[in-house]
Parts: sequence; structure tokens; C-alpha cells
Amino acid sequence: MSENSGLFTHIDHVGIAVRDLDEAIAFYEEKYGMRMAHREENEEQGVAEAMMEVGDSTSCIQLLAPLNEKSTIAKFLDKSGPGIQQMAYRVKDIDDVCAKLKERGLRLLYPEPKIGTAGSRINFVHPKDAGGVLVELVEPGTSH
Ligand code: V0V
Repeated sequence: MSENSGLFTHIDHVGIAVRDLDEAIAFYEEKYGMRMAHREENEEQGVAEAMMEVGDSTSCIQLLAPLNEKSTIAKFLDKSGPGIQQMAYRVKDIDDVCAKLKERGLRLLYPEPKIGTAGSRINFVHPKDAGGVLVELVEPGTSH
């Protein structure tokens, strides 16, 4: 990690809660000309998701639709409607970053990272400890 880079290397993605994944993908493709880089379902997180590339930046928009009524995305949609649900930063070593954030008094949602998009390892900072923003930490999988 270079001296002035802080804990994060990139904005990995901005997550947007949507009611209908196919409709949202079509909107981002047709209106903004974005290309879908990846699509999958994550049962543990209760989401169907699609990563839409923002040019050549390597940052993405992550479209998140609920897989069931218990999904955090279903709850978010009920409360806030469609819109930005999370800001995700890419990190090199998620265990190291989580340890540092805990030392600095922030609550991580999981004691150990879970599996996210494309084999990544993920954890979250509670929005109440992060200025009202749900912050995701992403250590990319080897295919990234
Ligand atoms: C809730 N709050 C939020 C928020 N969700 N604030 C900002 N952004 C959000 N997304 C606020 C909410 O307004 C309440 O504030 C307070 O937090 C408690 O909210 P709640 O409705 O009672 O919700 P909880 O406690 O049931 O759940 C909130 C958390 C939950 C953040 C704990 O959403 C969660 O576990 N999220 C992490 C997992 C996740 O989001 N998975 C889906 C993406 P007031 O009213 O008390 O002031 S999966 C993903 O990103 C993947 C797979 C990937 O990237 O690879």
C-alpha cells in the first residue's frame, strides 16, 4: 500500500437497490450504454445482482434486487424505495482493513468476511458508525 493511499484502493462499486433486475439492467444498457460485466445470485445475502461497468474505470454500478422478502434489499426498498443502498471500497487485504477499522471504533457487521460477487471477500461498516452510509469493503476474488 503506498504511503498516501489510506485503507482503500478504489471505489469498487456503488450499490443500487432495484425492484426488477432485468428492467434495471436494460435501463443502464439502453440509457447509459453501460456493459454488464457480471451477474449472479447470492443466496446468503438474499440478492440477485448485476455489475455494470463504468467505462474503463474498473468501478461498477451494482444493481441489487431482493431474492425474497427477508432480504436486506427488500427491507431497504420498503423503507426507502429504489436508490443508492451502499458504497463499496476495494481493499487489498480485508482482514487487515477490518482490524484497523475495529481499532478505530467502527462496528463491522460480520466477525469474519463473507463471500461476495465473483468470489470476493466482503464485510460492511454499520451505517450508524459511518455517517449514514452503508460502507462495504471488497477484497476481489482471483478472477477480478
Ligand atoms: C439501514 N440503514 C441504512 C441502510 N440500511 N442507512 C444507510 N444505508 C443503508 N443501506 C439505517 C436505517 O435507516 C436505520 O436508521 C438503521 O440503519 C437500522 O436500520 P434497519 O432498517 O433496522 O435495518 P437493519 O438493522 O435490519 O439492517 C441494516 C443493516 C443491513 C445495514 C445491518 O442492511 C445489513 O446487514 N446490510 C449488509 C448486507 C447487505 O446490505 N447485503 C445486500 C448487498 P434509523 O431509522 O434507526 O435512524 S449484498 C452485496 O453487496 C454483495 C453480495 C457484494 O457486493 O458482493
